[in-house]
Amino acid sequence: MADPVATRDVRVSPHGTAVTPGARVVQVQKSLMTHNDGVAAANRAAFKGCLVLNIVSSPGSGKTALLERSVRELAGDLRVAVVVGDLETDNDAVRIHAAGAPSVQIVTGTVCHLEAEMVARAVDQLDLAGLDVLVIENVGNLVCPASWDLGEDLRVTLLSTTEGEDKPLKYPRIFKDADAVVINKVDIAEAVGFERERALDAVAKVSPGTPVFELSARTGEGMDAWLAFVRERLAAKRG
Ligand SMILES: Nc1nc2c(ncn2[C@@H]2O[C@H](COP(=O)(O)OP(=O)(O)OP(=O)(O)O)[C@@H](O)[C@H]2O)c(=O)[nH]1
Ligand SMILES: [Mg+2]
Repeated sequence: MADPVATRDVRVSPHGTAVTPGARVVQVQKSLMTHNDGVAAANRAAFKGCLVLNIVSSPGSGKTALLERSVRELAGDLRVAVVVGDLETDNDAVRIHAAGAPSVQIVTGTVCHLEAEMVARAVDQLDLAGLDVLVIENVGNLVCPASWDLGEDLRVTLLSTTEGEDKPLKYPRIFKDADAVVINKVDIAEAVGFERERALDAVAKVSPGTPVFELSARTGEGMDAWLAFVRERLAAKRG
């Protein structure tokens, strides 16, 4: 099995000395993905009765804000913990902790996504058996996280009203694979000229039938439907 850390540099180097650089890139990437998929399957088995969400979006769309409010609103009856990935700082884990949930920060350095092994190490620090919901906040990025299974039950792609309605068309994979799409910052939609129908059409085009939740993590508008969805999916997982 290739060591993912040792091989990562080969994969990203655009000017390597390999005679057939294209072939090497494919081979190394494939071995990294195979390794990741194995660890993701082990994570999925370990998560058992706990619902696991993987939240992906551009930087600053409001992933942590959504989680802060979700943690506060679910705290009455559900035990929630959060694993957060960022290139640097533990700012988001500190925010989640202040909102009342256990949180573990993964600092990825130069890596633009979370991998299953990083999540496996992070959840070692949590009491998984005592949890109802585990949320993984991925590194802010609409490209890299799309390829990496973490062992989650649901992938949630978040889009904010400030980003442009065409993002689902420009970054289709991360919307296509989503189990739910959240449109955040509806409180400022009018001020930023957000064209709601265009955004909904773009989501429907790349990911037909995927549920869309329009909300504001700041004001709380629309949160009820989102939280009801989380509860429903937890109940469905537990049968
Ligand atoms: N108006 C408004 N601002 C919001 C909302 N949600 C988040 N914000 C603001 O958007 C900024 C980014 O929010 P974060 O929660 O840090 O976003 P993030 O996606 O976690 O960012 P990264 O972790 O850096 O990728 C902050 O200034 C938030 O206060 C919202 O619903 N409405
Ligand atoms: Mg964040």
